[in-house]
Amino acid sequence: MASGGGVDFEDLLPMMATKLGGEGLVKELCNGFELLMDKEKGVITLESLRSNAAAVLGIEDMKEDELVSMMREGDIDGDGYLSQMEFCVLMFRLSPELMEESWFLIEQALQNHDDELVSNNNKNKNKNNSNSSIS
Ligand SMILES: [Ca+2]
Repeated sequence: MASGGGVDFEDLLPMMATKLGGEGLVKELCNGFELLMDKEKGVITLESLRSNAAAVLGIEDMKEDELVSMMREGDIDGDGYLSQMEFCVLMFRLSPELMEESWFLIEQALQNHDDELVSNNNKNKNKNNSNSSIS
């Protein structure tokens, strides 16, 4: 077994993060997802990964067991496919260096979406609190 080979995009991601920033990187990863996914199912399957990995990730000789373990590692809900979110999470887990350097950028990008939801909820709560009971 050869060691130290690794998968090439481990080195690629930190560079991309620096260049693109958090939101740009998320966008880029999602582009990758669309290229790798099974167009009919809308998820990455082992087969769609196998047939597209070389073209999309630039990995010519990815071994079958590497593909399988990539699927298994990324498949959080265990349905046998990688959803877009699972794929993004996997990309970050494959690159610990990126996690440290850029995770906060991603969190920020995701946070912006959460904030919108939270502020909507608060508006509703305030309405209820303004009821006063005078008899
Ligand atoms: Ca899954």
